[in-house]
Amino acid sequence: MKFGLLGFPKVGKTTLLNILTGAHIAVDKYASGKAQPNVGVARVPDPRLDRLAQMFHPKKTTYAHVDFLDIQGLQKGEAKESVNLKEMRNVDAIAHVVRAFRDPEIVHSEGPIDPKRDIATMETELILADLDVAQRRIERLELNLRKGKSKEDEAELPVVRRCLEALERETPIRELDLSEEDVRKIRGFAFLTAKPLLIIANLDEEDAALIPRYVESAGLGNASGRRQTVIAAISAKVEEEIAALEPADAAAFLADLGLAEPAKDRLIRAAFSLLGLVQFFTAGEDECRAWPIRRGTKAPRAAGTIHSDFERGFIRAEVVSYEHLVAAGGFSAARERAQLRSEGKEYVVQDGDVINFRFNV
Ligand SMILES: Nc1nc2c(ncn2[C@@H]2O[C@H](COP(=O)(O)OP(=O)(O)O)[C@@H](O)[C@H]2O)c(=O)[nH]1
Ligand SMILES: [Mg+2]
Repeated sequence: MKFGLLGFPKVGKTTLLNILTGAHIAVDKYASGKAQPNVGVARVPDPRLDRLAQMFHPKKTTYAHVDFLDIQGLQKGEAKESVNLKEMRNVDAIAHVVRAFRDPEIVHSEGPIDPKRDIATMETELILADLDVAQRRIERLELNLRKGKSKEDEAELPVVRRCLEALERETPIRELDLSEEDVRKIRGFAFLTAKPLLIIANLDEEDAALIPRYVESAGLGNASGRRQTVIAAISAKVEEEIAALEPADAAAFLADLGLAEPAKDRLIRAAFSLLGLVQFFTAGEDECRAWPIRRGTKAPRAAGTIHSDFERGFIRAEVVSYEHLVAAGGFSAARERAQLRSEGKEYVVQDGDVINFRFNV
């Protein structure tokens, strides 16, 4: 699953990509950096998997990951024509990086630092780009239908019209109540405002202590209550410093800021969750591993993410919740406590389940 980092120029997109993925792409106050797009892989940190690894001492520990794509900054007014924005049509979700840091040496294309305004401006840009796509599609469909009826075109037209009407009201498509079937009909257009949105406010290093209550204090509470939209705060500069510290020093530094972990960890987990994903674990002496699945996935399909044979030959899943497994101290102790359950084909896998699949091929 892939996130696209979107934003106006010089807001910290590439700096964030470096922090989230451990990449080392050069950033500069004045030059616009190397040719983009850049891509990177961010590990989804999970204290539960760390704990399982302490219990099982596996040869290998494998975390879930989210990919990030970093494109060139967007200029206001160019969304419709932007070549860079085309890259955004192929991602699963958009992360809008918003400048909240001050540095007067770095010119902000939008004028004074004003996150609320930038969030609104970017939303309008994306709505305009989608409006263009929707209008063209409707013209096309109407033309097709004049030439001759097609069931598919007839079914598609009202859905695209609903999208167009929403966009004309300046409502992003992600906020519409579309059925799964409707979503399938419009998937091909890859509407930008249909994608889940993570807004990342990039705070000034001096404001890092604000992180836990930034959304309220900056008056962004409204935006955070919207469907499939999450706002997170981070200070890219502070995260850079933390990454350079020894673990003990980093912990002390975070404690000073009132944070239990680096803001980047929370940010990656928020991104993961916004994609509609949860994770189950497998644990043993060879490997402890997190497996990402869509929320609501049943046991056989979940088994299939490990190996297609597991899905085809699925017999049952032996499941224990992470909490029970840790409290019991191991699988056999959990079994004695009757906390290791045998689940069948209809079982919906829960976040944090530790599973051993029984299968037959
Ligand atoms: N003071 C400060 N500078 C930052 C922060 N984040 C990024 N920058 C600087 O802003 C400039 C542009 O950053 P970059 O990541 O290239 O922005 P992009 O154009 O959005 O990719 C660089 O000089 C960064 O060091 C921040 O949180 N605080
Ligand atoms: Mg950049």
